[in-house]
Amino acid sequence: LAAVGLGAAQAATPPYLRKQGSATQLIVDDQPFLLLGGELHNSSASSLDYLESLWPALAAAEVNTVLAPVEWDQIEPVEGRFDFTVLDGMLKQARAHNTRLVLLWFGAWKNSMSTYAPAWVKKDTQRFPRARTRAGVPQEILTPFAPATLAADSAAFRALLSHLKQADTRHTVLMVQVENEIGMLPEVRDYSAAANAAWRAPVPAALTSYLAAHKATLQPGVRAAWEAQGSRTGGSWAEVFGDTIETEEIFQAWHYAAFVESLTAAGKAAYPLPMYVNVALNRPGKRPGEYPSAGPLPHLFDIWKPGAPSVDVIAIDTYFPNFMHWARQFKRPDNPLFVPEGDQADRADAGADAFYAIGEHDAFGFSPFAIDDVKDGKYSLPQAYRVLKQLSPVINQHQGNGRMHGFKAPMSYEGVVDTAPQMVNMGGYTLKVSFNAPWEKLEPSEVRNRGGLVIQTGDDEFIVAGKGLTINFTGADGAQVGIEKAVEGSYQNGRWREGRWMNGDETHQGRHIGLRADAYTIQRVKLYRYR
Ligand code: N0T
Repeated sequence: LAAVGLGAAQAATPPYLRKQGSATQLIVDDQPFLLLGGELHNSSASSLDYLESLWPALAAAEVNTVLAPVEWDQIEPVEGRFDFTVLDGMLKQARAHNTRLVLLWFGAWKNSMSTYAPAWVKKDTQRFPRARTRAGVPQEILTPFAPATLAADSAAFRALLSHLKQADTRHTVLMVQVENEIGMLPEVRDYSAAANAAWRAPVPAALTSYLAAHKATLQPGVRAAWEAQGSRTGGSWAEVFGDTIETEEIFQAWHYAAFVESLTAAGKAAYPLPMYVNVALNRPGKRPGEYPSAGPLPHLFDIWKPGAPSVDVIAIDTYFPNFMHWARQFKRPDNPLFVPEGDQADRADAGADAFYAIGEHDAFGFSPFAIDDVKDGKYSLPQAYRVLKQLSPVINQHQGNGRMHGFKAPMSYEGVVDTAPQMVNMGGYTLKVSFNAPWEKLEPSEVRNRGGLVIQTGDDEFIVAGKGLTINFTGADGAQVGIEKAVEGSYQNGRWREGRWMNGDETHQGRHIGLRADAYTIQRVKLYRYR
């Protein structure tokens, strides 16, 4: 009987991903979970004493989840002998601080390189051969064309997941990232002997049949290359896609994906947590080989999706000013938006990016890099997280139903901010969302820090949250619209608590809804129509 009771207490299923409308939610202990996180610096979780010192800062950062590496060299110093001391300590610390974890598997590759492989792998280049440049120079990069390397990485990954399955019945760990920002440098592909043989071998039918089945939605580059060769279903890589450097990237991407697929499947067989890969974006104007090539970049989604079907999410690491331009490309019917890394942690527009990603693209999580550096709650990110946490039950309820939108002023790669108001239709209303009040003259650098989201909760009811937005409502049918009531307030344990009734100057005498520019706030708004 005691055993039955214990079983019941731990009966919730492990975390998993579930569709809701056009969104994908992360389900934790049977409830949707909005992941408001941050990723640690690479070496922060390798020492339990060091990690322990970070928790006050992590609490001030308001994260509900921490993304932390697990190093292959640390868990398997001797082949087949595993040491999970650091991982177990990390689980214990996270639980003591009421925080969830996402584990990053730094296995065969971490940012192109293979520096996290154990010494017994690194030193045995016979058994674990290296990738080579075109000139034949071996790199500190394991080749993905070695079955022994895949077997060794998979054995370690499987051991990690098996350990978690028994050590984490409380579901502290929500997801696992498979490797880190895979991508080939300094050349577009591996030119080892095995790689060169694979280059001459036929393109797998799994790829060409995927291309044939997804003709209408293929990314332009892959589609053009494939069609230019006559949409062939068989032949070498050069025959199917053309003998170009772009094809070499496609080839390398397929083989990375195939490796990751086997690795992911091995881990999931032990313990089926959601798994994702993350990607370093490419700078405009750079050619394959000049950026970490062949990773799961948007122009290679059509290679990675069929190549690694066990991977649940291709996640975006965002270090460029044009975050919105990229985020849009990662939200697809076959891919939810998740941001496991970015340079936002200590930036003044971090909160606005979080509101935009969650509000506009139903992101189930947002988690900038270097969260250790957010040392107190005055940063933009914790301020936004405090409000997003209050709103998360409402957000979770509306994800994927088309009644939620996010707003931020887009920025170009060069950093030019588009300050123009944005128009959107919601229910019977047209919203004009501006990043300044009519009387405000702002520098673009200030405009970029503003942002928020709007949820339509009833025919004439909206929740408006964020910072510095001005919203004019008109009837989509041309009707006049008035504000019946607008109230600032907060959610405490899911219950709405009214604060100021917003009227007079605060609504520009009934003309608009205005969110304060000096803090993230929530307003509940009731409208009416008149003729
Ligand atoms: C990231 C991080 C960490 C201004 C870099 C970002 C993390 C890795 N790589 O600190 O190493 O583990 O995934 C690469 C993006 C560089 C673009 C810089 C543009």
